[in-house]
Amino acid sequence: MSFYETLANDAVAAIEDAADVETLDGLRPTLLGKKAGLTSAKSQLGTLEPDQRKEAGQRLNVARQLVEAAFASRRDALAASARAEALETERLDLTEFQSKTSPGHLHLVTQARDRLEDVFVGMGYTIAEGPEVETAWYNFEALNIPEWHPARGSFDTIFVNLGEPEAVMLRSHTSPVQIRTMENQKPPIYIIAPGRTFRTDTADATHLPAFNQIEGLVIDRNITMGDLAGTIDTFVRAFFGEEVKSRLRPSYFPFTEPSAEFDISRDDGSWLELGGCGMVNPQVLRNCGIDPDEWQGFAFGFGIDRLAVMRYQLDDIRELVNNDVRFLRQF
Ligand code: FA5
Repeated sequence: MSFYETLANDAVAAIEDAADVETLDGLRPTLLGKKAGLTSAKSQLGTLEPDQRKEAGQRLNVARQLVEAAFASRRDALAASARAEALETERLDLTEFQSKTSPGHLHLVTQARDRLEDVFVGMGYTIAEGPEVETAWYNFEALNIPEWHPARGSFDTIFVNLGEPEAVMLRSHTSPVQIRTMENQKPPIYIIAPGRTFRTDTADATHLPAFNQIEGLVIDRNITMGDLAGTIDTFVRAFFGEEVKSRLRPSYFPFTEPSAEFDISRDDGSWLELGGCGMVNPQVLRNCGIDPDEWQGFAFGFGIDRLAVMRYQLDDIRELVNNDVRFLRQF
């Protein structure tokens, strides 16, 4: 083997040994650069006789091309495997939450709502619905809250910029569904109306700006406050179990008379307000074309999110909307 071929073979062996692109690039000056054996051999060609010089030059060129080719192909191979490795380690694993054994479940507010519906349907109620965007007539006026009434302020309403100022709004409670039902249905009426409601309330441990209420409305003959109290008591026991206590506190709503607020007991001995209720104000019946001398009724409106907080013993109502999968998965 000639001197040039030995130089070339050593160089190719070093190239094959390089484990990564950086190591290979580091070899380039010594194998193919100015100080490389094959480079200095070229400058020594001048010392040879002219007839030997030509042949030696050709052999030197072949040796150099061999090393160049080996270098290029090793470099391509190392770069390709480095890229494949990077793709493998940097790949996003989007299958993380797609376990076959855990396909997900209903949100706990939906679970609470379904359960509430079951409890009331079991008591003979049907489910009614109304729109989330309402007019002042349904959200306020028909419910005996005229424009000048201070109770309008207590609903912290979010208005929609449509028509006259404050004429259209996101419903601030589910009570407008009472009116829509009484306008369309003749008594006796036994309905519940769960749905989303909206207020300018700032989110805190017990408030959300978009929350859920469930409305109840009963219109029949000879209905009394005793029927209302009995219904609430039955519902609390069916929904929470025997250990949770409830109480009615005298209160005021323009659409019920008398009115009460309804609280349930917490573990620490405090009370959480769940909703309002009362006997349907005769003026509301008249607004819907129902004769108050013949028909009476009661109505209630509870916060479903607050019911979920109580039922699942949460510290903060905001947990329901943070949508942290680790939290939601527990229920
Ligand atoms: C009402 O909305 C009445 N419409 C209830 C009613 C219906 C009374 C029928 C009489 C007859 P109130 O503003 O108190 O009342 O709200 C009722 C319940 O909704 C509250 O007790 C609470 O449980 C829930 N609630 C109110 N605001 C929020 C909020 N920002 N976040 C979560 N829940 C809320």
